[in-house]
Amino acid sequence: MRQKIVAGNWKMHKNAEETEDLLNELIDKIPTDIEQRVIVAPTFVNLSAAADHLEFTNIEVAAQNMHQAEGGAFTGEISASMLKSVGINIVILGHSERRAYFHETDALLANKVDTALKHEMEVIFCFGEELKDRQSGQHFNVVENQLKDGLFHLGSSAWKNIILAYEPVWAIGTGETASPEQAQEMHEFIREIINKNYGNDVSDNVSILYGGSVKPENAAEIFSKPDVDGGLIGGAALKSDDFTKIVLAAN
Ligand code: G2H
Repeated sequence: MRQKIVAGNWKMHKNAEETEDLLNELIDKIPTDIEQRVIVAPTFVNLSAAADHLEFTNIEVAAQNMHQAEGGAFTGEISASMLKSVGINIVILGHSERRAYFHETDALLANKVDTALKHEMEVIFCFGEELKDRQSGQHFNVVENQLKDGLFHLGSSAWKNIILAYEPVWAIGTGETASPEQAQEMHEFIREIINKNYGNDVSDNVSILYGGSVKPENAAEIFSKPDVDGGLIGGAALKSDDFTKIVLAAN
């Protein structure tokens, strides 16, 4: 079902003590009676403690990545069943930093999505064009291809476990944000191509988050757009006051 969601991607920030401190602040500040879903994604080493800490709260925990194999000789990697074993049921896949610095391709991501879904995890699937794509007018094509290659092999029923996160690469961590109109234009396009491939049931119900320099100052206007169902937040998720304001802006 289509839901308002605000997810914090903590990237490679916060050690164990800092993670606990930030979680405690969020527990204090985020009201328990809100309808929007709130998700935080600390680093792998702090996931188990975070899941325990948040067990009886309305804040959910996600991993920032996952390996596609069930297990084996993959030094430094983490499997879906390992995440599940410590209470993690949501995983972010395809973040532009994974695509750019760790060479994750659409084909690899399709594989990771399949593994996550096989383990009944929810996937926050990230995608978005680079600056050169937007400047050359290719942004719609690029986004359509990322969705086609990463997700359109799925059957309709799989989509209940997919959350989309449109993150234009030129707006990530740069202070540059897509305008609310640019976000809406792309989100509407995304919903349309999903509609073309899967029909109303899937396109009406999938949540499409916007990510890229969302802050307390711009969140409400971006989230007010009809096809924007919340956000994936980086920098501003590391401060409890800012993240709480952004969560509350998604009502
Ligand atoms: C995009 C976003 C979180 P930021 O990467 O996924 O980060 O809000 O810092 O641009």
